[in-house]
Amino acid sequence: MSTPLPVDHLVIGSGFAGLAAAIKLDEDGERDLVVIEKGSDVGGTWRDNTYPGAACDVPSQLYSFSFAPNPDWSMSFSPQPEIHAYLQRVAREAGVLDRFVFDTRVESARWDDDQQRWLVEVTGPTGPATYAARTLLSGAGGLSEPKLPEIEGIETFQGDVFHSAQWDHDVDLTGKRVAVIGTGASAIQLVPELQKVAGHVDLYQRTAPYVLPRHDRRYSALEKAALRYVPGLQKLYRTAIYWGRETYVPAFTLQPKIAAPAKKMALDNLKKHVKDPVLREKLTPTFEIGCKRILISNAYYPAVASDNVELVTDPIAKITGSGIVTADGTEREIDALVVATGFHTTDIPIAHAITGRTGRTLAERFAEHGMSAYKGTTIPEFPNLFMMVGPNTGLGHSSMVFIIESQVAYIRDAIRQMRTNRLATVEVKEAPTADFNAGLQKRMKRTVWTTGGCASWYLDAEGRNTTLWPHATFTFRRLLSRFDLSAYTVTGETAADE
Ligand code: N01
Repeated sequence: MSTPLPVDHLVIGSGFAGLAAAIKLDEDGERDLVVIEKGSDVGGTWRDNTYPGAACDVPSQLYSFSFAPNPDWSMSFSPQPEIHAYLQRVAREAGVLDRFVFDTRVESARWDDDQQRWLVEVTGPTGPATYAARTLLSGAGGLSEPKLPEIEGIETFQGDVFHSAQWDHDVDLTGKRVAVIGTGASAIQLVPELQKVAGHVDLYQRTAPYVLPRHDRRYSALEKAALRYVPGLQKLYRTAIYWGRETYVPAFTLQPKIAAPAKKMALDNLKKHVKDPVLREKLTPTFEIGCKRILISNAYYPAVASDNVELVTDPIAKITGSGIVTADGTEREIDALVVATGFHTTDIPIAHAITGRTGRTLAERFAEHGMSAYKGTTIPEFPNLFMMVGPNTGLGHSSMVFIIESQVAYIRDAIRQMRTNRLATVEVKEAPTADFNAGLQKRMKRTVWTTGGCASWYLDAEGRNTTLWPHATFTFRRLLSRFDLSAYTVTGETAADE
C-alpha cells in the first residue's frame, strides 16, 4: 500500500449526491475534501445514460438542487444532456472542481480502528494511491451498475451488444435489425427513438408496464423570463409541483382504490394508441398499478404499434451467434442487441468494497440483515461512513434530489457536531437501526410494492423492499433534519487527531 494521503472527508462519486455533499461541506468550511470519480466528468447517472431519448420523468423544476434553481430548463421534463450540463455548471460555479479526482476508481475502503480513519485504495491514471479519511461519504448511486441478463449464449452473439446505460454511439443502427430486451423506464424511452431509425425492432417483453401520458411541453421565452425575474415564482412553482406529487402518490401505495384513476388513465392511454386487440392484450399489465415503477410516455405505444416493431412475449430460451431463440423455437435474426435490463439495486457493488470495524464487508452485513441502514444513511459496524441514496431511500414518485439534500443536511450536522464535541468517531447503535428498519419493513408489507402481484427491482431475493422510502418525502426530511447523536456510539479525539 502506498503512503496514505490524509484527508478529512472522502466522497465517492460526483452525481447529484456527491456533488451536493462536496458543495455543502465546502460552504461549511470543510475544505479538506476529495471526491473520487470513476468517470472523466461529473454527472453520475446523468453522465452515463446517454441512450437516445434519455430524459427525466420527474419535472425539471423539482429535479434540481434547491440551492441552484435553473430558470432555463427548456422542457417541463428535462432531456439527459440538459441535466448533465446543469450538473457541470453547478460544479463549476461552486468552485469545488479542484478537489475532484476523475478517472479514478475506489478499489477498497477499510476502517482502521487504530488510526480511526478510512483507508481508501484508489486506482487512477497515475496508478494506485491510498487516502486516510476521517469520514467516508458514499454517493456511488443506487442505479449505477448495469445488470446484464443471464441468458444462455449471450456471450456468443456476434453482432453489437450493449446495455442501455452504456450506449455505444459508434454503432450506427440505421436500417439495422435490432433487438431490445426489457420494457422498463429506460426501454420505453429508447424504443421510440430506435423505431425511427432501425430497419426493424424486436422488443422482448417479460412483463407489460403501466404507461401514463407524459405531460411534457417546452417552456416559452416568456415563462423562462418570468421564472428568472419574478421574485419567488420559481420557488412557488417548485413547491406546487412537490405538493402535487406528495399528497396523492404516497397514499396510493397503501390503498389501491386511490390508484384507480391512474390505472384507468394508463389503460386509456394504451387503448388510444394501440388499436390491434391482440397487441393491446399483450401490452396490458397483469399486476396492480404502482407495484412496479409507473412509466410515462406519449411515444412508446405508438412506436410499439408501428409496422417495423414486433413485440415478442414468448420467453427467451437462448441467444445464438446471430439472433434470439424463444421458447416456442422461433429464431429471430438480428444485427444488434440492446439490453435494457436495469441495474444491481439490492446487491450494490460498492458494498463489497467497504470493510468496517468488525472486519466484515458491508455486503456481508447486508447478507445477514438485508440491505439496511439507519435513516438510509448510517450503519452499525461502519463508523464515520455516510451513505447517500442508501438503503430504502429510493422513490417512485418524486425527486431523488429532495432525498439527497435531506441526507446531506444530516451529514453536515453530523460533521458539525463532531467538530463541536471533538469527536473522532460516530457509529450508529444496533438498537435504533433495528427499530427503524422493523418499522419500515412492517409498513412495506402493506404497500402495493409487496401486495401488488409483481416482481421488481425494489425487492431483494427474500422479498423485502430494501430500496424504496415508504412514507412521504417530507417525513424523511423531518427525520433527518438534525443529527441525533444519542443514536450513536462516539469516541473522542485524541491528541494525535488534532
Ligand atoms: O430497468 P428496470 P430500467 N429477460 O429494472 C427486463 C430509473 N430510470 O433501466 O419487468 C427478459 O426497470 C425486466 O423485465 P421484468 C427508474 O427508477 C429513471 O428500465 O423484470 N427481460 C424489465 O422490463 C427505473 O425504475 C429514468 O419482467 C428482462 C427491464 O428488463 C430504473 O432506473 C429513466 C431480463 C428492466 O427494467 C431502472 O429502469 C430511466 C431477462 N433476463 C431509468 N432481465 C428517469 O426518467 C430484466 N428484464 C428518471
